[in-house]
Amino acid sequence: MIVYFDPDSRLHDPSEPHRFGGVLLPPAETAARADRVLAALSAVGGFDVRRPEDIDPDDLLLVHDREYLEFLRTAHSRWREATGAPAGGEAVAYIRPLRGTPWRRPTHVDAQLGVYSNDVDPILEGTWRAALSSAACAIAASRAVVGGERTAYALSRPPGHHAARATFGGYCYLNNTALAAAWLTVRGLKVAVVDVDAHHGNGTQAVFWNRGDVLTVSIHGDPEVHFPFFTGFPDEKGAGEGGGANLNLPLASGSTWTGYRPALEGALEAVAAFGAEAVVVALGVDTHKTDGVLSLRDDDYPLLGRALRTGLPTVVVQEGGYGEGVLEQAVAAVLTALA
Ligand code: OKP
Ligand code: ZN
Repeated sequence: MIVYFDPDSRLHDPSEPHRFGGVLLPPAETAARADRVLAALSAVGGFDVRRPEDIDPDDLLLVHDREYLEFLRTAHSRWREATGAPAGGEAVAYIRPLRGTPWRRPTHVDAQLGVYSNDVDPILEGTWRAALSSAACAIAASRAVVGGERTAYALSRPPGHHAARATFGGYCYLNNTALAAAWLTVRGLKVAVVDVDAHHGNGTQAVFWNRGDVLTVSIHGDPEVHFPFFTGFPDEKGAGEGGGANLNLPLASGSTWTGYRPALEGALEAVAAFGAEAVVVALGVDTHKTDGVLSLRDDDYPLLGRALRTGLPTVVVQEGGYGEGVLEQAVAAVLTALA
């Protein structure tokens, strides 16, 4: 299987801890994640790792607003100018517009950070280039599949499925999965996104909410008690031409394969009923027990990979998965079973 990875991914490697549950935790979404996956794939063998070509800037507009892209591109240098922060500083939002009252589009970068994010994620000097390289992997994998590969894997990070048209959050800046899906629709294909990350693919849902040519399905831990909280419930079905083309399958916190398997079968039935001609798998493996949302075990990932063999051209885009020694083994197991 072809694997796309871009070393520029390492330019986004946050180090500032954030407060969760009353304690300061080190960042979970680090550059080392991709290196761990690469090492595991090379140990298993059978993977052909390639660097993607640079992304066509116009492709980003398939999913994201021009103003948002311009903000991401320039935010760190503007923030340094406005605040005197050092090159190694991490720009984080601390103020957001008050809801329920009109507000003025801010020109100050500190305020813009709060407009363009819904979380506490930082923008580093290298975030833009890393996010571009991550998106380039997803586009390259889509191109490979259109070119006749049955499957291709984008080792994308930072991840993407929580990023919306003009919002970053949940470790995500550019929505790699949505870019892959949108790029495939431009090639005339009806596309289904199957998001198996433990967290609701809220950004992807938002991007395609009104579109009938992309089915978005997400299986995730109950958003009543898990990030991203505000969405991911079964009554969210899309609107307009996209009405009926969004499917949320939340699972009780701590669900095992016994609970997971029927949801996965339901997801794949929906993909078939939709008449999808290509599939984009948003592959988060934070469904593993060690990541604290659901309770899949090592042995479940080959079953997941096998179930994802639909016979349709399939682009696999990396999303979450964090546990040391777990992320890399789970990804290798899914891809091996899928190949
Ligand atoms: C990203 B992905 C609590 C930190 C919560 C946000 C989680 C983002 C998940 N310890 N931070 O879908 O794996
Ligand atoms: Zn996740």
